[in-house]
Amino acid sequence: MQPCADHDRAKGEGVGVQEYVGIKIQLIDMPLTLQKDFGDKKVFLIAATLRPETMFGQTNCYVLPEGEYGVYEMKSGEFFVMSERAARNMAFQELTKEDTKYPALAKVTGQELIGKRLKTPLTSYEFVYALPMLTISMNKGTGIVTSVPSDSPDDYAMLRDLQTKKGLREKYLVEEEWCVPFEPIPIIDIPGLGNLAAKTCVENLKIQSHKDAEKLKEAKDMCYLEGFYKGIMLVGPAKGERVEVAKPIIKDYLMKEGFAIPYYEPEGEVVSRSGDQCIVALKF
Ligand code: ANZ
Repeated sequence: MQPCADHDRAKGEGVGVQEYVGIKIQLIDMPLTLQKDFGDKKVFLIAATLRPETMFGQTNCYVLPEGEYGVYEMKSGEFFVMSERAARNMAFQELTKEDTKYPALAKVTGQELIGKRLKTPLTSYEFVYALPMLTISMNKGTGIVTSVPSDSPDDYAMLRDLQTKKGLREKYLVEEEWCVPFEPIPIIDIPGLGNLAAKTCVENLKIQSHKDAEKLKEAKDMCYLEGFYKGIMLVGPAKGERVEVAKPIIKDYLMKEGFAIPYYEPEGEVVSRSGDQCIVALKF
């Protein structure tokens, strides 16, 4: 593995590093294909988030039905489920069992994970379900997205579609009880947008479905910007603080408690002159 300076890149000049918080979401029910080898092991779906302060509002976790995920053994002795691309980055961040190596011990599709019960940190739901999201990119984060419909318009639109559209549920074998009872939780108050900002924005912009990409982008920009500077936390150890202040506090809390890991990847695609896909490696 060679370092790839800016001028050595065939693609991705000027692309920097994105830092995510990888939330450890434990599988309570094991998919059939993993039962034999991992039935008695600690197996986590790893969701990459930029919004650790919103983890109090998780109602479910999204996977891409046709996405292919691997199971990887980590230094901690735990097993992580994520995209191969994320495992490759983590292998160079001293996270996998053996540095620079990332053999997948098993493979599982998103569809096989749907309907499995999950235990995820900070939310008030005792457990949540893995549900389908059709707009997940396998080339970003871990390919697994934790869902906060109170503050993420994408998550709200997808959850609402699953709750209300029987045909959509049937297509991805989703039961009503996995999504209907999981209402968004108020966790941040944003002046002008209220305590369920994503719902407010989706309704104000008359967004009809999770496929309404253009309007969802507008809603997302509004929620993020207003939320970051003006949002006030309603719950948790940083209750009463602005989101901007709460974010690092909650992030540190999640890491310290062992609920999350730091994860880095290139902000966009970087290809070296030799044609290799570049990763982010820890260097001391
Ligand atoms: C929880 C959360 C709560 C999020 C919230 C957002 C708002 P941008 O700015 O687009 O990079 N995400 C992560 N990986 C993804 C993937 N592979 N495909 C689609 N979405 C993905 O946003 C980063 C956010 O996009 C992440 O933060 C994650 O959702 C989602 F109120 O986590 B977030």
